[in-house]
Amino acid sequence: MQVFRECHRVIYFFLILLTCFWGSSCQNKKESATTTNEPETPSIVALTKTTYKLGDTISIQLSQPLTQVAVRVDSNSASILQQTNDQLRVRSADQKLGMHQLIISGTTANKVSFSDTLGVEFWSDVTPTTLAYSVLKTYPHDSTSFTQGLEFYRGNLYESTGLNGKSKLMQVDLSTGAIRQSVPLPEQYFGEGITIVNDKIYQLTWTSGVCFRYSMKFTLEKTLTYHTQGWGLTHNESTLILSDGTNRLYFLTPDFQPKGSVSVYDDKGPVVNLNELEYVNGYVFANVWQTNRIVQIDMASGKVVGNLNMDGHLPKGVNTQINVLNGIAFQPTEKAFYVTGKNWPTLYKLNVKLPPALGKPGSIAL
Ligand SMILES: [Ca+2]
Repeated sequence: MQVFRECHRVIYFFLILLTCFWGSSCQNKKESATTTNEPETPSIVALTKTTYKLGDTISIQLSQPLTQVAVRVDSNSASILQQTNDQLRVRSADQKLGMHQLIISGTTANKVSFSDTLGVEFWSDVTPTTLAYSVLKTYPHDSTSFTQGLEFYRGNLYESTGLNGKSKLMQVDLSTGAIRQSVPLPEQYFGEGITIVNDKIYQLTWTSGVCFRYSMKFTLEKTLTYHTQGWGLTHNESTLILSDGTNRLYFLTPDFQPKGSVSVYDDKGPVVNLNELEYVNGYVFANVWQTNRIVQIDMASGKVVGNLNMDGHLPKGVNTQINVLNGIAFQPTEKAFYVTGKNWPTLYKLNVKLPPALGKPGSIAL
């Protein structure tokens, strides 16, 4: 036993020696690498901040004077408003919201050509209007329905619910909340948003990358795939509109081929967690997950133009921190919005007073 201990000590001592030798060798390598490094070239351009509202002037700091310069935002040339020896001032208007590359290229006074790329993010230049509304009526809603999608089609109300093993597609009786027709999803799928186009019902799933398409008789006809998470779904005349929990809305053909996307911002930054959706007349209304806020998004630009706050009209006895507001359906003949939440006992019919400039009078201005 004693011999074994001594052996251990010798091995331990040898390991310490080896470690010291290795460490010293590494240290030398490090020092050697440091001494042979080329000195870093100082950056010619720099930004003091990287986020701007559209219309803001972007100030680019220069470390040396330039004799020639051009600025692009991605592949589009940008207007230079002012140039001094130590600063460029560039116009940010007429750009899309979101993350972009600011590419500055030119020649310094020392005749050195350069091209540098900086990252910038453009926020909305619009301060959203507070959307006033009144509750016209309340209806019963099944408090076991974990609502993920809500839409009217030809006067009937359709709902999609989530959770694995509990997800369903349903047609619901508006006046009683009773289920008229339903089809369950297999247990591995977590149901999400729905929308109905040309008598085809589309139902998203959360993380499976699969959308089920049904006939109006709830017969599964087709399975479509997509590459993001699935949260909310709605459509306009020609395009499906999908949210994935980020601040992005994705546009898709009825066969789920990508048609582009838009980033959603207000004047305070990206509006993330976009959940259940409802398209109405050029705008997408979206529940913001884990809030009592519904945002009105200009679909063309991604700018949030209106905020509807449901804080004052939440169902009593429901923990709305967990069972959050989710579900917006627009009833076009009544020009009314119907909203509910996950496991809420109530469905609210709302008269939303959209400002004329935003609501386009004669369409949904109420
Ligand atoms: Ca909806």
